[in-house]
Amino acid sequence: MASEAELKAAGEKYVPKDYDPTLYKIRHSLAHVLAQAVTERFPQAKPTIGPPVEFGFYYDFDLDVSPSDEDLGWITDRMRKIIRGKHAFKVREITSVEGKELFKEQPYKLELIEGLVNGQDEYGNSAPLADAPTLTVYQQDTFVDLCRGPHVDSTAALDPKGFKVTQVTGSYWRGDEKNKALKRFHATAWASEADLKAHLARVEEAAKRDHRKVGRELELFMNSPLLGAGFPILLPKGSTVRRILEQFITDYERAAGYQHVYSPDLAKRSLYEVSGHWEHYKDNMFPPMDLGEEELVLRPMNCPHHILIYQSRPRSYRDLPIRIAELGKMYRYERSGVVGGLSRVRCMTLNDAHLFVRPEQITEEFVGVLNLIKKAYADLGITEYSFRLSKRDPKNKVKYVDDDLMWKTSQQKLRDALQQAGVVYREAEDEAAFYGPKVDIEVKDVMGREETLSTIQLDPHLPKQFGLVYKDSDDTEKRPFMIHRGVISTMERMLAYLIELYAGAFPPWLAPVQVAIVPIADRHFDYAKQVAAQLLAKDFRVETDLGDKRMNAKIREFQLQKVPYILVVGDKEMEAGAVAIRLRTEENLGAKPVAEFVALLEKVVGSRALTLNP
Ligand code: TSB
Ligand code: ZN
Repeated sequence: MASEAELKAAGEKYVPKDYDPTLYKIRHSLAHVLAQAVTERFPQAKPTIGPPVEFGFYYDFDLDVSPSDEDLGWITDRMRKIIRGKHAFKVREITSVEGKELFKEQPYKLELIEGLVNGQDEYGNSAPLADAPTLTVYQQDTFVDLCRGPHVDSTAALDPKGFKVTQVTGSYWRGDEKNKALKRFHATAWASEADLKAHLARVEEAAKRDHRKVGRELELFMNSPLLGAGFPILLPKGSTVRRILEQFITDYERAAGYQHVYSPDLAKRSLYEVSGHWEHYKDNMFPPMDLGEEELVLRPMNCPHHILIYQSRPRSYRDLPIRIAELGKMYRYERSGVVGGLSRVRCMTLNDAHLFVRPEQITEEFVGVLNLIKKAYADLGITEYSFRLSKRDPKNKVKYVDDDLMWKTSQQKLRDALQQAGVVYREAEDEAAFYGPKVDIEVKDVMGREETLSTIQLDPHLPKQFGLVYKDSDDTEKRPFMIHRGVISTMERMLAYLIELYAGAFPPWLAPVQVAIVPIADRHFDYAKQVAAQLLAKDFRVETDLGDKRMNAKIREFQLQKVPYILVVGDKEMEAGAVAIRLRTEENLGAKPVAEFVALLEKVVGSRALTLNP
């Protein structure tokens, strides 16, 4: 029999690899404390499982009543009291016979024991067992739970004010709706009250900035059950932002020697068989359309089309690098549970390009892309991002091309390029493309969740699949490398990110409406229209409110719509050829001649300033 210390140490291996072990133990221990309080409040409640999750934990009970706010208050108070009792978390090993006796009143625990003995984990999935399973129980105060740990040593390590029971929702035993319906108690839990408060503040801020909410309020995009999940429609205002972004990035690309193309979204399945997508990426593709004599697929990536362009004529070493760019539409079969809003969709337009390069050009081109990304981010006001070298999972021979040497060399090439560029980065396994390693640029949302925006990928594989060559200076045929890259990411994901970054208050160069004009009374309508025409002639995006609402209501509405500049015009302004300038921040710049306002706007928009009155 193992000692208590050995049993506790053995529990440590159950902390998931991306989880802070201290927080994991705190949350796991609080789950037991909650279960004690719940079963005291509701003696009929049958505990099932209660794991730590992102930001906290839950615990599922078979319980015939719906807990009221009063119940949750009682449970919270009771948990605090248990914590203050400084009870040790004691572990001991039991046999399955003992377990069945100990939990004879608890049908779910009995089922768990049964499963463990037969090589299943607590979710009912088969988990290969090295040897006979060690069953352990943890006890604090009067409460005993079947558990593999790990836990804090004592409730003294828990902050009685560091958690919050947030809600109770419905769930099912083993997540299967054919099984018994359960009550899931959710809680967020932290090391201290200060950490909890900071988290709750982040939750509130995230809700305010949520791009789905802001997108609705500002009429940027819409969804419809008739369209299905993952197929949002950009409304006129969202489309304006996208058009500006597209112009912005394609201008930079043309200056950097990219050539832009258009290619179709559908192709024969055989194109993707040659490329290897069919073998390695089929799970992310929509099923083919069967036309009898041929099958067509919606493209999940644009690379094969650009490869055909490369192949459309002989290439010499002098032609390289060739940089083919496209705002390419692609379709991915994302699982319906993960699509939502704009950040993960099923039909997307990627700011894509494929660079065909000689081996000795890889680093220079890589650095060129990196600089383009940095420049674009600076203009967009994206200041916090990190670099990830995304490698394959060497054990997975299905998801990734099976060629050890290829992976080793190309991963090293990316490391060298990153180092030459002086970039700080981390490495992560099982994040590569099937054809090669990537450098992904990651941003975080308010909740600290990471997401990939830009990507630079080194690919020796697709050139081989298509037999790409160029004639070298010594007249021999050589194989080019491909660099796949997206700077803006997909237009959808970038829009989602920018909406949240700015909480809808875009910098003027990106704002769908840059200027709003509010005439004070009917007699100022003509002057308002005249000012609007002047601004339109300068290519600014203007909206004039000729409705019959009061001036203050109109101003308020434009501020809510996050229009950067609101121009109020009345008698005085009309006489002087002026406008009274208000900002969406409620700051007042006073009356200025129209020409002066135009100059301000030209400066702000032309320089892509991030403030309204620099
Ligand atoms: C860069 N063939 C390459 C291309 O040449 C490619 O498609 N790479 S990718 O698969 O990594 O996708 C590029 C970028 O698209 C990702 O970095 C991510 O920012 C974005 N993206 C991927 N899937 C989705 C999705 N479902 N919804 C929105 N954006 C997505
Ligand atoms: Zn590609």
